[in-house]
Amino acid sequence: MPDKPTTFVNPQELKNLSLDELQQLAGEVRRFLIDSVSKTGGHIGANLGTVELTLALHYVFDSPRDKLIWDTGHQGYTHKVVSGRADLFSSLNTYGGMNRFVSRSESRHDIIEASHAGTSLSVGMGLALANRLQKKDHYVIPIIGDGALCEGMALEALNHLGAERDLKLIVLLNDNGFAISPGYGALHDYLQSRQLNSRDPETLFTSLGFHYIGPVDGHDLETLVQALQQARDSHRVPLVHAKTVKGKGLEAADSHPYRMHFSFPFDPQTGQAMESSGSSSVGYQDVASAVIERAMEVDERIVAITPSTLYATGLQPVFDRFPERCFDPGMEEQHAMTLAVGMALEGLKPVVFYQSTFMQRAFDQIIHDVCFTNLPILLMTVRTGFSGYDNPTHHGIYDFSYLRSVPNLKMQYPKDRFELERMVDRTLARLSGPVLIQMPYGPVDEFDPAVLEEPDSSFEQAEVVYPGSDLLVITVGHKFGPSLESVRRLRHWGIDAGLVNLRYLKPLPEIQLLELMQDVPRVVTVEEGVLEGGIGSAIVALAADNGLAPEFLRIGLPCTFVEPGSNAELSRLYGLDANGITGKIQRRWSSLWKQQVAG
Ligand SMILES: Cc1ncc(C[n+]2csc(CCOP(=O)(O)OP(=O)(O)O)c2C)c(N)n1
Repeated sequence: MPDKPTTFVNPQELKNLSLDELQQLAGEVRRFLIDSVSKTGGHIGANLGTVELTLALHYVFDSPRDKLIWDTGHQGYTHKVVSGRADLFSSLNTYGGMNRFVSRSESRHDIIEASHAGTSLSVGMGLALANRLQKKDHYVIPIIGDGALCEGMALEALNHLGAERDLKLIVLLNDNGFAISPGYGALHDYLQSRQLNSRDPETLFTSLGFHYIGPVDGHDLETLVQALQQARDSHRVPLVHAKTVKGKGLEAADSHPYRMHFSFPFDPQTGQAMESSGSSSVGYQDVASAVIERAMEVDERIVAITPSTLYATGLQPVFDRFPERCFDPGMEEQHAMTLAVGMALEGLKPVVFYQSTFMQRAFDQIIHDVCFTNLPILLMTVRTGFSGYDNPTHHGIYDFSYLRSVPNLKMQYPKDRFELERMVDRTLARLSGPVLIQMPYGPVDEFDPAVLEEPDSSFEQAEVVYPGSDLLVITVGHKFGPSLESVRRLRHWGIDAGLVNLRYLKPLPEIQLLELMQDVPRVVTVEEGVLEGGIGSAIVALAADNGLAPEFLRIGLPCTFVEPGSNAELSRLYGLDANGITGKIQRRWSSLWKQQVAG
């Protein structure tokens, strides 16, 4: 483990340092972060930009009495170091290890959980208003990036905040010009046009009612400390605009397209991700993106939209190839969705591609704008299901439950790359209303290339892999692999287990499912999503509504916030791998095994 910064023990001691000593500490923290995060992986670029800014905050304010609210929370590593968590860094990106974001479970210096962007101003304002009502005199300081500032709710909060006076709240804008990909939009252009030392009083923020302080050099401790001290005594809500450099001090970030916002374990000299990180393997998003690119070659009406998630959606080659038909408006999930509606009204065929968890932000836009108008729009989500070592709120395990009740929306989930290819291709060719195709996180599965040649009449049905008279397993998406293995084991033990790959989640292939369930006494459903409102419950309802009463076993996730972990770790833990699925079936119907032994 790299040496942790020696000068620093706790936030109180930090306040006794001279500015020179603080500067020295900044160097130590930066070296520590590079050493440590290069071994574990993590949000290195984002955090190298906030070293001085964090030290200045802890120097001027009194955390945790004063509340530092880190928007998104991925840039709080220095905050973690100075609040006594340097020892946890070696456990970053391991099961049960240090959170990638700030987390209330880790420290009383972490005021609120985050990981979805744009919440800090609303939470901070709520705290500050509550403090004022309760005559408390501590400060609240939301620290928000220029990317997160474009989020709808951040802009709503700005509107509310600018109208307030005498609130003990200071907005600290951490402006590095990047979201994950380079920033985009009028606000971005405006911020970037403000040069250091500009004395222009007519800033956007002044006219919105803020006391604008800046722009200040976010790596100059003295200036930062002065700006924060000045902000403490303001009648209007102060907004300190700090210019920072993402990846500051890591040469490799200078040539990286995202300034190494996040990296798997990397070589600190070259910035190259280590071989073993597996980051080079083909993901579902890459396959989908290649199909979209091919379709855009022949159909000029297809356009692609992703809100600041190029890194997750694999759309970069499509953006490079068709820049005029590709749109990344920034971190604007709601806008991205309704933007597609406008385009579809004019006859275009939009593909809107999300990291599953962030599409939740656009729930009402899906109902009110996309589905009510029933326009031809292809929605795609990747990281549906478990999503790795991000926060519990990053898992895409609610998609089906919350979208199931939305009229007009069709939903599909392929079992492997070939089925995905066919689904995207086929859906784009005949798109007449909203369709969502879901994909999991991680490298692609490759079961069955023959599906590319499968006749349409059969491809538009669920796939019956094995019929079965003892029980029938109905599986969704990438749960196909472990379900297949489990069914094979059951069959090997003489149990006549069937397997159905559902493919179409909404509407369900009802007639086919009813026929299949009619003659089987036991039905098992397997999904990597919450059971409440999940596929299993949809199939139970279908059977019950049609007078069928097989015994059911629904395998999926409890209604809980699932901890971070790799797909393998979480599948094992929640009984969604082959052992887990087989074990659950065995425990539920042990009589089947007894019959086999007796037979
Ligand atoms: C609602 C939401 N959309 C997308 C993301 C994915 N994401 C995480 S950090 C980030 C960029 C943040 O940019 P900024 O706020 O400027 O902070 P920086 O990393 O540049 O310091 C993005 C797009 C997210 N966490 N939340």
